[in-house]
Amino acid sequence: AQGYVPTQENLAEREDFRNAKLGIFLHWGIYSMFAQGEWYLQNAVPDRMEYAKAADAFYPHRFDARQWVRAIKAAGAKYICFTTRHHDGFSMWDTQQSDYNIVKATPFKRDIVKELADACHEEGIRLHLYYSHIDWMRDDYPMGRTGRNCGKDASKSDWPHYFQFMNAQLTELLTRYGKVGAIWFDGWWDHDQDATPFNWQLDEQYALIHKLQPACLIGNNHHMEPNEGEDIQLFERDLPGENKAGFVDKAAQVSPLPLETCETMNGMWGYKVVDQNYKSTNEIIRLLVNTSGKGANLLLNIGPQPNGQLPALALDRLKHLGKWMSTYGATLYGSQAGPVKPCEWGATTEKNGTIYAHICPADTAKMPAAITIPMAKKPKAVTHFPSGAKVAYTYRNKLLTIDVPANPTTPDHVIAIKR
Ligand code: H57
Repeated sequence: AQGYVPTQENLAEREDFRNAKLGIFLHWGIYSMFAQGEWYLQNAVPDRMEYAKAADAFYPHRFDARQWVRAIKAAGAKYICFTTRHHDGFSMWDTQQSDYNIVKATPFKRDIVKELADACHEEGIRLHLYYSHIDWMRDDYPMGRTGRNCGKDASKSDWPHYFQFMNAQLTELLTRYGKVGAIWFDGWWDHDQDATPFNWQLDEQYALIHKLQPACLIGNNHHMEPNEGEDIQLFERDLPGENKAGFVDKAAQVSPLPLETCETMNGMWGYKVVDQNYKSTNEIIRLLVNTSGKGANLLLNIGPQPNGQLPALALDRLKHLGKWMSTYGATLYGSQAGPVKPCEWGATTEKNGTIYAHICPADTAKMPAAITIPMAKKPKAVTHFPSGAKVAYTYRNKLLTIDVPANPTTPDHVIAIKR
């Protein structure tokens, strides 16, 4: 909407989100059964109707929303973002807009979004809903760069019909499942190379969302300057401002909106049986610290298994991350980017007049002898976190210099600097 003015509750929600720092992304759908990631239909299946038959065998008998939510909360995450419908077009809730959904097309017949929403609300954790703008199943979605090899009939493309379908689905998601923290759109990039710019009619769609739930935050995974009506800015596999993920755009300018970086725990979003290459807990901690050091949240992805369980390695990472967060979360939650942006030795966060220097180089062989931080005034106190032990420093020419001890705490040696 031209002249979108966020409501007070929306602005409050943005701050709540900005303070959250860690969320867990869940990519789960019938693609999980093929165990080759969420792009399996696009990458390998010539006939989408053959792929769709998997729905009739989807029976994740170990699915327990409360177990997921508890494990995620215990990791220190403040929100969950769930794929209600990915590019394969399968809806994980009891939608009336299509029979291609969890209740009508599977023997499982349980509304996954409802169970997850209820568990999130009961456990007091934010719920964000991922919603794909792309659909590789329906003929009315006007194909872009993807979806051309799944057997769709381009002559049946009908944008007004598809747009109406999406808005009817979004209306369900925003009226049936209680408070929705955010809608996370993905797919804009499917039409980023069109000869004439594709009109997604975002203004109208965003206005609908903000009308139904004014506090609901809208994000769109386009890697560009936010469009009018967006409340948060998303970066897939990039820290804000980076562009390594291969999006077609010039910039990825960082806006003043709350920021979020999403990244996978292994290499794939949806469950992929051959990818057991999980990042170590220490690598995840460094990623989280660097994201916080950019003032952004980390949305860390897990691909649940076809039986409904989170993979054991993912549960292991959540558990160890939670242990670390129970102490160090205090230096991240509610913080802003500190004066030194992520660099070779680590990153800084700042909260209530205290700078936290996180010394956590990716390569521990590159541990610096000392770190320097520009400060306008001599600090009031410099201590080790969390012990509170005094740390020696020098302050000269508006530069604070702190020696790194011979045996720094790994993976993150934290110094608290009171301004
Ligand atoms: O849901 C996950 C993640 C959050 N977004 C999806 C993935 O399935 C991937 C989106 N990737 C965006 C992207 C980056 C580079 C270009 C697209 C064919 C057409 C475009 C791409 C490949 Fe590439």
